[in-house]
Amino acid sequence: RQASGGMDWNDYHRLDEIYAWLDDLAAQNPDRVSIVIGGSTYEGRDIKGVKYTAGGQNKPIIFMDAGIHAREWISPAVQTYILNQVINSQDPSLRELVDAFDWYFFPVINPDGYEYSHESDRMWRKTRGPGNLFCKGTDANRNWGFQWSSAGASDNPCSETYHGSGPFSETETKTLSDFISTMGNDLVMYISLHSFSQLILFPYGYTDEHLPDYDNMLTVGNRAADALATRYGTQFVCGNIVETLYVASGSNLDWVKGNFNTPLTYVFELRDQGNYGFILPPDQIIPSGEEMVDAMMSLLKDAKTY
Ligand code: ING
Ligand code: ZN
Repeated sequence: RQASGGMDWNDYHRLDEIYAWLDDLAAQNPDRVSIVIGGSTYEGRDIKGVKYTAGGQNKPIIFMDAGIHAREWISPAVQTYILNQVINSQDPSLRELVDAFDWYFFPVINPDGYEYSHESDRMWRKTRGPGNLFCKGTDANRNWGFQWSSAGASDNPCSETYHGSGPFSETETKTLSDFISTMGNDLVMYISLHSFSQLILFPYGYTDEHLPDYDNMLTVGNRAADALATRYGTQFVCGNIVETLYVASGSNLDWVKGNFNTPLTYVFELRDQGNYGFILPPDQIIPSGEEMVDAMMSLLKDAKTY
């Protein structure tokens, strides 16, 4: 069911399967899909993604990442679900909204950690960078060079939220941030997928101060939550990172917002609310993907107004 060129959404997949499917998409849709290497990792893997464009000049860009945290397996799975719809859906209203933008998809931006969570430690979160004698890995969502280490991050390499030895000390964040910088001012929307808790979060994470566009970010986010709930009744709560979840500095979302003032920047904390947590059963991938596409359609309508 819902298979596309070797990919399916009935189970979680290893990195090589995901990357092979991206290659297939590009091979099958050479006019619209191209492979992009957004960066590399400590262990030498590529951070592989695709660019999607229906053609035309100077379209605003939507950038989606997933898999910054290794154990949050639903995040890459939902992103590939969305990507498949973006490329293969025949729904005319979806096509019209989707094709108004150029898109970048990076389903696994912490590939070393993702593979480690499959092979050795299902609950691994961080990268596989050196750390210290006792503990490996940096929290790739505390290592970005905006308000780095200011709050809600640890200087202890054994912590799950270790911020690294300096801003962009990690290969993954350094290389990917360089790539994002090449298009930063053309971004209209940046979406990062995590799990779990069913939240729609927006900057900042380092301070509880409201940004000038706080009201708009909340309105647009709540509209997306309403759209998401229509299909299965799944409830997502929207708010800024600090007031809705906790203080956290050095995230990619804060860095994108702080550097480029991107109009729409959201983290989705996907299913569930803690019953299964990170170990979400694979039969929830397709419903999660479906409701997330509904949320994206709502976001695209708003993104079109910029
Ligand atoms: N949550 C995110 C984390 O990195 C977050 C929450 C999002 C913090 C955006 C800062 C910015 O802690 C999970 N589940 O990882
Ligand atoms: Zn996460």
